[in-house]
Amino acid sequence: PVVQTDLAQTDLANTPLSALARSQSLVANYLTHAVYLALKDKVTPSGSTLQQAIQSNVDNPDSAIGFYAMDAASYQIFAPLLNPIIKAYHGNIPDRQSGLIMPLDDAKKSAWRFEAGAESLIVSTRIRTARNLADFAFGGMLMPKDRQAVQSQIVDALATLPAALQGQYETIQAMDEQRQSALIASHYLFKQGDRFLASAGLNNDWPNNRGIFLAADKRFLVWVNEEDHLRIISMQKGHDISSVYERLVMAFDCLQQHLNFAEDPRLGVLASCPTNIGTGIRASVHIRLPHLAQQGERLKALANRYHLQVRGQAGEHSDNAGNPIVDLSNRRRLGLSALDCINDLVLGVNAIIREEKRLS
Ligand code: ADP
Ligand code: CIR
Repeated sequence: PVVQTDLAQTDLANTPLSALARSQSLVANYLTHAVYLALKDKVTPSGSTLQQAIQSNVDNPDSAIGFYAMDAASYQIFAPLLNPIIKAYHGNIPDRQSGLIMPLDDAKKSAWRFEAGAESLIVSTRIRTARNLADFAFGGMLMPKDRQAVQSQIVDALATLPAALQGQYETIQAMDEQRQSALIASHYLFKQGDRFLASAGLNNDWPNNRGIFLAADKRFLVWVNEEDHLRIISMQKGHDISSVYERLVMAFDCLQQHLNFAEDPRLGVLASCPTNIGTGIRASVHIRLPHLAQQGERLKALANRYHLQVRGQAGEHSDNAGNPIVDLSNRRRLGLSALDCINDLVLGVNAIIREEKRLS
C-alpha cells in the first residue's frame, strides 16, 4: 500500500515538492517531512541537490521510482531516502554485492533451457549491464567537457576488444537522420531520452558526445552517454541465452581492465537510476504472446510473481497497444549474482510460455 508523503500537510506545501502529493512513486512514498528536512540542504560532490535528484518525479507525477543519482556519492548522502527505495525495488540490500559478471558454468548452462516451443515465440534475446566511470559525475550533472572525456576513455577501451568483438564507434551527431531512425527501429540504438530522463538532466547538450559502438556482426554493442556512461550489450536473434551471456562476459573482461567503474561494496555497481544498481544486468527476451499480450493485467501479475518486468517492444515507457510481442526482463539486479538475474528470466519466461500454451 502507498503511504502518501506528509509534505502536503506542512509549510513545505508551497515548494515544488508539493507536486509529490499527487504521485504514487517510491520517492513520494518514502520522502517524509523528516527525511526531506534532513536532506534538503545536502550538496553532493558534483554540486547536485535532493531537489535535482527528484526533479524528474516533480515534473512527472506518474514516475514509478522518481529518483536519479547525479553521482556515486549520492547513494551515501541520500541514503535515508534511497535505502527504503532500493529495498522496495530490489527486495533487500545485501551485506556484500558479489558476482557482478562471472563465467558461465556447465550446471547453469544446462539449467538455462527455455520451454519447448520457445523457438517459435522468442524473437530475440539481449543482456545489458550498466556502468559509470568512478571519476566523473553521472549523466545528469556531466558538463560537456567531461561528457567528451567519458566518451573518449570508453572509445580508447573499445579499441582493445578481442578480434571477434571488433567494430565501429559512431557518434549520434555524425549520423544522418535516416541511419539514426533505422538503428533505433532495429533495436540497436537508443533514442533521445524521454520526459523522465529529460527532467533529470540526462538529455543536456543532446546529442553531443553520445554514440554507439557496434561490433561487425551487430551482436555486441556499447551505448555511450545515454542514461549511464556505458550500457554494455550483447544481443542476437533467437533464444540462445548462453551465447548471449558468454559474449557479454568476454567483452566485459576486457573493458574492465581499462575502465574504472563506480561501485560500492554493498550496492554493487552504481547507476543514474536506483533500479539499475547491483549487477546492472537487464536480461530480456522479445517474445510473441498472442494471448497473454492482449491481457495486460494478467501478464503483469504472472510476470510479477516471477520477478519479471513487462515492457513494450520499443523499450521502457513505449506504447505497445495491439502488439503481440512484448519485452520480458528480470526486475531485481541487487543482492543476486549476474547468473541469478538470468535465472530469474529463464524461470519466469518458462512459466509464461506454459500459460500462453494453455491459452492457445
Ligand atoms: P535498457 O537499455 O535499459 O535495457 P529499453 O527498455 O529502453 O532499456 O530498451 C532499449 C532498446 O533495446 C530498445 O530498442 C528495445 O527494443 C531493445 N531491446 C530490449 N530487449 C531486447 C531484446 N530481447 N531483443 C531485441 N531488442 C531488445
Ligand atoms: C520512473 O521513476 O518511473 C522513471 N524514472 C523510470 C524508472 C526506471 N524504470 C524501471 O522500473 N526499471
